Amino acid sequence: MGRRGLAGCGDRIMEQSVKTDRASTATPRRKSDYSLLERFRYRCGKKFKDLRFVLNRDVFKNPAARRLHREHPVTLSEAQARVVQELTSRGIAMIHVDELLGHSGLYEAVAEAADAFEHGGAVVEGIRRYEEHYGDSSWKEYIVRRFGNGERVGGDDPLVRFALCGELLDTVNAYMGMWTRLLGVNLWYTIPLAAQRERLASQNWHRDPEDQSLVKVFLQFREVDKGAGPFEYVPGSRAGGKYSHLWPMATGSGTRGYIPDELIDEHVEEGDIVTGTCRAGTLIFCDTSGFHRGGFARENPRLTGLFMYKTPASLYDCILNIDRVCDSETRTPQAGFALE
Ligand SMILES: O=C(O)CCC(=O)C(=O)O
Ligand SMILES: [Fe+2]
Repeated sequence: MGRRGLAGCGDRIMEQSVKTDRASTATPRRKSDYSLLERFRYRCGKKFKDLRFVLNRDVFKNPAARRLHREHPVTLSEAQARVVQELTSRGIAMIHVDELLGHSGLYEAVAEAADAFEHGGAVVEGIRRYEEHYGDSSWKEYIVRRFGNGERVGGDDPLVRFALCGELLDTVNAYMGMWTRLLGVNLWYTIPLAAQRERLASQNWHRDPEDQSLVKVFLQFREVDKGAGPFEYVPGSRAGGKYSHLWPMATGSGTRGYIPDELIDEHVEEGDIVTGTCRAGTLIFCDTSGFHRGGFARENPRLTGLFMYKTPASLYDCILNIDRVCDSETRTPQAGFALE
Protein backbone atom coordinates (compact mmCIF):
# COMPACT_ATOMS: atom_id res chain seq x y z
CA MET A 1 0.00 0.00 0.00
CA GLY A 2 2.80 2.42 0.87
CA ARG A 3 1.89 5.87 2.03
CA ARG A 4 -1.63 6.27 0.88
CA GLY A 5 -1.65 9.26 -1.40
CA LEU A 6 -4.85 10.84 -0.25
CA ALA A 7 -5.32 9.08 3.05
CA GLY A 8 -7.71 11.04 5.16
CA CYS A 9 -8.10 13.79 2.58
CA GLY A 10 -10.51 16.36 3.85
CA ASP A 11 -10.42 15.17 7.40
CA ARG A 12 -8.13 15.64 10.33
CA ILE A 13 -5.68 12.91 9.45
CA MET A 14 -4.59 14.29 6.11
CA GLU A 15 -1.04 14.89 7.29
CA GLN A 16 -0.59 11.76 9.36
CA SER A 17 -1.78 8.88 7.25
CA VAL A 18 -1.18 5.49 8.80
CA LYS A 19 0.74 3.03 6.78
CA THR A 20 1.15 -0.58 7.67
CA ASP A 21 4.05 -2.91 7.23
CA ARG A 22 4.80 -1.66 3.76
CA ALA A 23 7.69 0.36 2.48
CA SER A 24 7.24 3.77 0.98
CA THR A 25 9.38 6.15 -0.95
CA ALA A 26 6.69 8.69 -1.71
CA THR A 27 7.01 12.18 -0.30
CA PRO A 28 3.92 12.97 1.76
CA ARG A 29 1.56 15.52 0.26
CA ARG A 30 -0.35 17.93 2.39
CA LYS A 31 -4.04 18.66 2.18
CA SER A 32 -3.43 21.94 0.39
CA ASP A 33 -1.48 20.13 -2.35
CA TYR A 34 -4.67 18.53 -3.64
CA SER A 35 -7.11 20.17 -6.00
CA LEU A 36 -10.84 20.21 -5.30
CA LEU A 37 -11.37 17.67 -8.06
CA GLU A 38 -8.76 15.34 -6.58
CA ARG A 39 -10.42 15.57 -3.18
CA PHE A 40 -13.83 14.90 -4.65
CA ARG A 41 -12.55 11.86 -6.54
CA TYR A 42 -10.82 10.60 -3.41
CA ARG A 43 -13.98 10.90 -1.35
CA CYS A 44 -16.06 9.11 -3.96
CA GLY A 45 -13.45 6.36 -4.17
CA LYS A 46 -13.45 6.02 -0.40
CA LYS A 47 -17.23 5.76 -0.22
CA PHE A 48 -17.17 3.12 -2.93
CA LYS A 49 -14.53 1.13 -1.05
CA ASP A 50 -16.48 1.38 2.19
CA LEU A 51 -19.54 0.01 0.43
CA ARG A 52 -17.56 -2.84 -1.12
CA PHE A 53 -16.14 -3.72 2.27
CA VAL A 54 -19.53 -3.75 3.95
CA LEU A 55 -21.03 -5.92 1.21
CA ASN A 56 -18.11 -8.35 1.48
CA ARG A 57 -18.38 -8.35 5.25
CA ASP A 58 -22.13 -8.81 5.53
CA VAL A 59 -23.21 -10.50 2.33
CA PHE A 60 -20.63 -11.98 -0.01
CA LYS A 61 -17.39 -13.07 1.62
CA ASN A 62 -17.42 -13.33 5.40
CA PRO A 63 -20.71 -15.25 5.68
CA ALA A 64 -19.27 -17.92 3.36
CA ALA A 65 -16.06 -18.07 5.41
CA ARG A 66 -18.17 -18.42 8.57
CA ARG A 67 -20.09 -21.27 6.99
CA LEU A 68 -16.83 -23.07 6.10
CA HIS A 69 -15.70 -22.69 9.69
CA ARG A 70 -18.96 -24.15 10.99
CA GLU A 71 -18.91 -27.03 8.51
CA HIS A 72 -15.34 -28.08 9.37
CA PRO A 73 -15.21 -28.18 13.16
CA VAL A 74 -11.76 -28.66 14.67
CA THR A 75 -10.88 -29.73 18.17
CA LEU A 76 -8.71 -27.21 19.94
CA SER A 77 -6.05 -28.18 22.45
CA GLU A 78 -6.32 -26.79 25.96
CA ALA A 79 -3.64 -24.22 25.14
CA GLN A 80 -5.47 -23.12 21.97
CA ALA A 81 -8.75 -22.85 23.84
CA ARG A 82 -7.12 -20.61 26.44
CA VAL A 83 -5.74 -18.32 23.72
CA VAL A 84 -9.15 -18.10 22.04
CA GLN A 85 -10.83 -17.37 25.34
CA GLU A 86 -8.36 -14.58 26.20
CA LEU A 87 -8.50 -13.14 22.70
CA THR A 88 -12.26 -13.08 22.93
CA SER A 89 -12.38 -11.43 26.32
CA ARG A 90 -9.40 -9.06 25.99
CA GLY A 91 -8.24 -8.98 22.36
CA ILE A 92 -4.78 -10.15 23.40
CA ALA A 93 -3.28 -13.42 24.58
CA MET A 94 0.30 -14.37 25.33
CA ILE A 95 1.55 -17.93 25.33
CA HIS A 96 4.93 -19.62 25.08
CA VAL A 97 5.61 -21.64 21.92
CA ASP A 98 6.45 -24.72 23.98
CA GLU A 99 2.93 -24.68 25.37
CA LEU A 100 1.15 -24.08 22.08
CA LEU A 101 3.29 -26.11 19.68
CA GLY A 102 5.27 -28.55 21.79
CA HIS A 103 8.35 -29.69 19.89
CA SER A 104 6.94 -30.12 16.41
CA GLY A 105 10.05 -28.79 14.70
CA LEU A 106 8.11 -25.85 13.26
CA TYR A 107 9.41 -23.40 15.84
CA GLU A 108 12.96 -24.67 15.46
CA ALA A 109 12.77 -24.00 11.70
CA VAL A 110 11.55 -20.39 12.07
CA ALA A 111 14.04 -19.79 14.88
CA GLU A 112 16.84 -20.92 12.56
CA ALA A 113 15.61 -18.55 9.84
CA ALA A 114 15.42 -15.74 12.42
CA ASP A 115 18.98 -16.43 13.60
CA ALA A 116 20.30 -16.34 10.05
CA PHE A 117 18.42 -13.08 9.43
CA GLU A 118 19.66 -11.49 12.64
CA HIS A 119 23.27 -12.23 11.81
CA GLY A 120 23.00 -11.49 8.11
CA GLY A 121 24.10 -8.47 6.09
CA ALA A 122 20.66 -6.82 5.87
CA VAL A 123 20.47 -6.29 9.63
CA VAL A 124 24.07 -5.09 9.91
CA GLU A 125 23.49 -2.62 7.08
CA GLY A 126 20.07 -1.57 8.41
CA ILE A 127 21.54 -0.78 11.83
CA ARG A 128 24.42 1.19 10.32
CA ARG A 129 22.09 3.19 8.11
CA TYR A 130 19.59 3.89 10.87
CA GLU A 131 22.19 4.96 13.42
CA GLU A 132 23.60 7.37 10.85
CA HIS A 133 20.35 8.69 9.41
CA TYR A 134 17.67 8.20 12.07
CA GLY A 135 17.08 11.95 12.11
CA ASP A 136 15.79 11.74 8.52
CA SER A 137 13.39 8.91 9.24
CA SER A 138 9.86 9.31 7.98
CA TRP A 139 8.49 5.84 8.48
CA LYS A 140 9.62 2.44 9.80
CA GLU A 141 13.31 2.86 9.17
CA TYR A 142 13.81 1.57 12.74
CA ILE A 143 12.78 -1.91 11.58
CA VAL A 144 14.79 -4.16 9.27
CA ARG A 145 12.48 -6.59 7.49
CA ARG A 146 13.28 -10.01 6.11
CA PHE A 147 10.82 -9.65 3.21
CA GLY A 148 10.00 -6.55 1.22
CA ASN A 149 6.50 -5.80 -0.01
CA GLY A 150 5.35 -7.99 -2.83
CA GLU A 151 8.39 -10.24 -2.48
CA ARG A 152 8.01 -13.76 -3.78
CA VAL A 153 8.12 -16.32 -0.97
CA GLY A 154 8.10 -20.12 -1.30
CA GLY A 155 5.04 -21.98 -0.03
CA ASP A 156 7.38 -24.13 2.05
CA ASP A 157 9.19 -21.22 3.66
CA PRO A 158 9.38 -21.88 7.44
CA LEU A 159 7.54 -18.63 8.15
CA VAL A 160 4.69 -19.57 5.83
CA ARG A 161 4.49 -23.07 7.27
CA PHE A 162 4.44 -21.63 10.77
CA ALA A 163 1.68 -19.19 9.86
CA LEU A 164 -0.44 -21.97 8.36
CA CYS A 165 0.07 -24.66 10.99
CA GLY A 166 -3.08 -25.73 12.80
CA GLU A 167 -1.78 -24.51 16.14
CA LEU A 168 -1.86 -20.93 14.87
CA LEU A 169 -4.43 -20.92 12.09
CA ASP A 170 -7.10 -22.94 13.93
CA THR A 171 -6.67 -20.66 16.93
CA VAL A 172 -7.04 -17.51 14.86
CA ASN A 173 -10.00 -18.93 12.93
CA ALA A 174 -11.73 -19.96 16.14
CA TYR A 175 -11.42 -16.45 17.52
CA MET A 176 -12.58 -14.85 14.28
CA GLY A 177 -15.39 -17.40 13.87
CA MET A 178 -14.49 -17.92 10.23
CA TRP A 179 -11.74 -19.12 7.93
CA THR A 180 -9.28 -16.27 7.60
CA ARG A 181 -6.80 -15.21 4.96
CA LEU A 182 -3.11 -14.65 5.42
CA LEU A 183 -2.20 -10.97 5.19
CA GLY A 184 1.51 -11.69 5.41
CA VAL A 185 4.46 -13.05 7.32
CA ASN A 186 7.79 -11.47 8.08
CA LEU A 187 10.77 -11.26 10.36
CA TRP A 188 11.52 -7.93 12.00
CA TYR A 189 14.62 -6.68 13.65
CA THR A 190 13.77 -3.57 15.69
CA ILE A 191 16.83 -1.37 16.06
CA PRO A 192 17.36 0.10 19.53
CA LEU A 193 18.58 3.67 19.85
CA ALA A 194 19.04 5.61 23.06
CA ALA A 195 19.22 8.97 21.26
CA GLN A 196 16.44 11.54 21.60
CA ARG A 197 13.91 10.95 18.80
CA GLU A 198 10.20 11.21 18.09
CA ARG A 199 7.93 8.20 17.90
CA LEU A 200 7.16 7.35 14.28
CA ALA A 201 4.64 5.16 12.47
CA SER A 202 3.41 2.25 14.61
CA GLN A 203 5.47 3.40 17.57
CA ASN A 204 2.40 5.65 17.97
CA TRP A 205 -1.02 4.50 19.17
CA HIS A 206 -3.24 3.37 16.30
CA ARG A 207 -5.76 0.86 15.07
CA ASP A 208 -4.63 -1.25 12.11
CA PRO A 209 -6.43 -0.20 8.97
CA GLU A 210 -6.69 -3.45 7.04
CA ASP A 211 -9.86 -4.78 8.59
CA GLN A 212 -12.42 -4.15 11.32
CA SER A 213 -11.22 -7.26 13.11
CA LEU A 214 -7.91 -8.94 12.39
CA VAL A 215 -5.26 -10.93 14.21
CA LYS A 216 -1.55 -10.38 14.28
CA VAL A 217 0.68 -12.89 15.97
CA PHE A 218 4.04 -11.59 17.13
CA LEU A 219 6.60 -14.26 17.94
CA GLN A 220 9.33 -12.81 20.14
CA PHE A 221 12.47 -14.84 19.61
CA ARG A 222 14.35 -13.04 22.37
CA GLU A 223 13.33 -11.70 25.73
CA VAL A 224 11.50 -8.36 25.41
CA ASP A 225 11.99 -5.99 28.33
CA LYS A 226 10.98 -2.34 28.69
CA GLY A 227 14.16 -1.24 26.89
CA ALA A 228 13.25 -3.27 23.80
CA GLY A 229 10.15 -1.24 22.95
CA PRO A 230 7.51 -3.80 23.92
CA PHE A 231 4.17 -4.05 22.19
CA GLU A 232 1.38 -2.26 24.10
CA TYR A 233 -2.36 -2.78 23.81
CA VAL A 234 -5.59 -1.38 25.21
CA PRO A 235 -8.00 -4.32 25.58
CA GLY A 236 -11.10 -2.17 26.01
CA SER A 237 -10.62 -0.42 22.67
CA ARG A 238 -12.06 -3.06 20.33
CA ALA A 239 -15.61 -2.73 19.04
CA GLY A 240 -17.98 -2.86 21.99
CA GLY A 241 -15.25 -2.13 24.55
CA LYS A 242 -15.33 0.73 27.01
CA TYR A 243 -12.83 2.75 24.94
CA SER A 244 -14.17 1.89 21.48
CA HIS A 245 -15.84 5.28 21.08
CA LEU A 246 -12.61 7.22 21.66
CA TRP A 247 -11.21 6.88 18.18
CA PRO A 248 -13.74 4.99 16.10
CA MET A 249 -12.66 2.27 13.73
CA ALA A 250 -11.92 2.79 10.09
CA THR A 251 -14.72 1.91 7.75
CA GLY A 252 -13.05 -0.69 5.59
CA SER A 253 -11.37 1.63 3.14
CA GLY A 254 -8.49 2.28 5.46
CA THR A 255 -7.05 4.26 8.24
CA ARG A 256 -8.16 6.94 10.62
CA GLY A 257 -4.58 7.85 11.45
CA TYR A 258 -2.64 7.91 14.67
CA ILE A 259 -4.28 8.49 17.99
CA PRO A 260 -2.97 11.55 19.84
CA ASP A 261 -1.11 10.60 23.04
CA GLU A 262 -3.21 13.13 24.94
CA LEU A 263 -6.36 11.20 24.14
CA ILE A 264 -4.89 8.03 25.65
CA ASP A 265 -3.34 9.87 28.61
CA GLU A 266 -6.59 11.61 29.37
CA HIS A 267 -9.06 8.78 28.94
CA VAL A 268 -7.35 5.43 29.28
CA GLU A 269 -6.53 4.24 32.78
CA GLU A 270 -2.95 3.07 33.16
CA GLY A 271 -4.09 -0.30 34.45
CA ASP A 272 -6.04 -0.82 31.22
CA ILE A 273 -2.90 -0.99 29.09
CA VAL A 274 -1.27 -4.40 28.56
CA THR A 275 2.49 -4.31 28.02
CA GLY A 276 3.98 -7.18 26.03
CA THR A 277 7.21 -7.64 27.95
CA CYS A 278 7.93 -11.34 27.77
CA ARG A 279 10.46 -14.12 27.77
CA ALA A 280 12.06 -15.54 24.65
CA GLY A 281 9.72 -17.78 22.67
CA THR A 282 6.52 -15.93 23.53
CA LEU A 283 3.70 -15.61 21.03
CA ILE A 284 1.49 -12.55 21.33
CA PHE A 285 -1.88 -13.02 19.64
CA CYS A 286 -3.65 -9.72 19.22
CA ASP A 287 -6.72 -8.26 17.56
CA THR A 288 -5.02 -5.11 16.31
CA SER A 289 -8.27 -3.36 15.51
CA GLY A 290 -7.79 -2.17 19.11
CA PHE A 291 -5.38 0.58 20.17
CA HIS A 292 -1.77 -0.57 20.09
CA ARG A 293 1.77 0.58 19.53
CA GLY A 294 5.31 -0.78 19.92
CA GLY A 295 8.87 -0.82 18.70
CA PHE A 296 10.18 2.27 20.44
CA ALA A 297 13.32 0.40 21.51
CA ARG A 298 15.92 2.38 23.40
CA GLU A 299 18.31 -0.24 24.79
CA ASN A 300 17.71 -3.69 23.36
CA PRO A 301 16.66 -4.99 19.95
CA ARG A 302 13.60 -7.10 19.27
CA LEU A 303 13.72 -10.05 16.91
CA THR A 304 10.14 -10.77 15.95
CA GLY A 305 8.26 -13.15 13.69
CA LEU A 306 5.09 -11.60 12.32
CA PHE A 307 2.05 -13.60 11.17
CA MET A 308 -1.00 -11.63 10.08
CA TYR A 309 -4.56 -12.74 9.36
CA LYS A 310 -7.58 -10.82 8.07
CA THR A 311 -11.14 -11.65 7.10
CA PRO A 312 -11.93 -12.34 3.43
CA ALA A 313 -13.84 -9.03 3.33
CA SER A 314 -10.69 -6.98 3.78
CA LEU A 315 -9.79 -4.92 0.75
CA TYR A 316 -6.08 -5.33 1.44
CA ASP A 317 -4.02 -7.87 -0.46
CA CYS A 318 -1.44 -10.14 1.09
CA ILE A 319 1.74 -8.07 1.38
CA LEU A 320 3.79 -10.92 -0.13
CA ASN A 321 3.58 -13.00 -3.25
CA ILE A 322 3.41 -16.44 -1.62
CA ASP A 323 3.57 -19.56 -3.79
CA ARG A 324 0.35 -21.51 -3.38
CA VAL A 325 2.00 -24.76 -4.38
CA CYS A 326 4.19 -26.46 -1.83
CA ASP A 327 5.71 -29.85 -1.13
CA SER A 328 4.19 -30.41 2.27
CA GLU A 329 1.36 -32.89 2.12
CA THR A 330 0.13 -31.58 5.44
CA ARG A 331 -1.56 -28.50 4.01
CA THR A 332 -5.12 -28.34 5.27
CA PRO A 333 -8.16 -26.85 3.49
CA GLN A 334 -7.98 -23.99 6.01
CA ALA A 335 -4.37 -23.31 5.01
CA GLY A 336 -5.27 -23.44 1.31
CA PHE A 337 -8.07 -20.94 1.95
CA ALA A 338 -5.72 -18.68 3.91
CA LEU A 339 -3.49 -18.37 0.86
CA GLU A 340 -6.24 -17.69 -1.70
O1 LIG B 1 6.19 -2.90 16.51
C1 LIG B 1 5.18 -3.11 17.19
O2 LIG B 1 5.22 -3.67 18.28
C2 LIG B 1 3.84 -2.63 16.69
C3 LIG B 1 3.57 -3.17 15.35
C4 LIG B 1 2.23 -2.83 14.81
O3 LIG B 1 1.58 -1.89 15.16
C5 LIG B 1 1.67 -3.69 13.78
O4 LIG B 1 2.35 -4.60 13.30
O5 LIG B 1 0.50 -3.50 13.43
FE1 LIG C 1 -0.36 -1.86 14.05
